[in-house]
Amino acid sequence: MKPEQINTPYKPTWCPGCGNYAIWVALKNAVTKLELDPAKVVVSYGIGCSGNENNFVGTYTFHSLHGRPVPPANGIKMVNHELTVIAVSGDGDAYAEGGNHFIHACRGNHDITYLVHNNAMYSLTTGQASPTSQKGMPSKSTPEGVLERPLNPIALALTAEASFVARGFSGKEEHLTDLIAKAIQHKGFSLVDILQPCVTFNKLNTFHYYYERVYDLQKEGYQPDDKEKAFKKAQEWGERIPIGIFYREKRPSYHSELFQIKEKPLVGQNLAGIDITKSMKEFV
Ligand SMILES: Cc1ncc(C[n+]2csc(CCOP(=O)(O)OP(=O)(O)O)c2C)c(N)n1
Ligand code: SF4
Repeated sequence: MKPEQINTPYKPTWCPGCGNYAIWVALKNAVTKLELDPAKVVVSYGIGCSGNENNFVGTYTFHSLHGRPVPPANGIKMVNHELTVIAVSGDGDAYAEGGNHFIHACRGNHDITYLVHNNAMYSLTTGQASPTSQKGMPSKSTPEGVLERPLNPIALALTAEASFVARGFSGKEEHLTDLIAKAIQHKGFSLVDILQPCVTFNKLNTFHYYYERVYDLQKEGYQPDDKEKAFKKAQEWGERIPIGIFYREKRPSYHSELFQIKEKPLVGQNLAGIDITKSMKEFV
């Protein structure tokens, strides 16, 4: 299968030059690289320019509410853990409105891959500051500059016990494809925070800004096997910005320890003998 075969009849409506294009391509590339059947892949989207990708990916998709793509993704994986389940958010979606879901999916080690299009901006709503906007950055909601310090998604994921923590850059599509493929293959919760320039509203974190700063952790021999080392690396942001895998550990995923479904997903179980009429009457 070729990546273009995962297209839909709809063409992306993102601004020309937007960093979302390369993430869209990298996702399709990763699915084909791993020879996954698109009919067995589900992508759950939040709301945002990032979430609009829902219309352009020909796997199964689910368009949730703002900040809410993770709970449906967890649910889908538990009901049918033979599916590959991916959640996609913007940084506002993931780290503000959906921050609680993010934290608890990390510690639960739900077997999903979370791709966060991090443009440090609320872009669909035309350029308000987000949790990852840099201090001092002017935006529509902070004309005098952001007062808060930015949230550090990598450090937060490590604190919340995520078992795979990585950062990609949409200006390095091949590297990003490889990261997404590795994140999908990981058994447990995987975060790929993706530096994604919003060419329309974020005039600070541009492609040029990142090209000058990013370097590949793995090319420098960094091994992602030590949490303390990962915490230290997660603090690096400035002249040099690391991309690649910060941390990876093997540990059982949520569904693999849940006794009702660990042997067989819910969809494969015979539920014929269970009478749900009472519950239907009460709740429907
Ligand atoms: C609960 C809720 N709050 C706010 C909104 C309005 N809203 C829609 S998209 C969006 C911002 C999206 O920003 P981000 O998640 O960073 O994604 P991007 O557009 O940058 O990809 C907001 C605030 C909403 N739909 N629902
Ligand atoms: S507003 Fe920004 S994130 Fe949204 S499509 Fe345009 S460039 Fe991309």
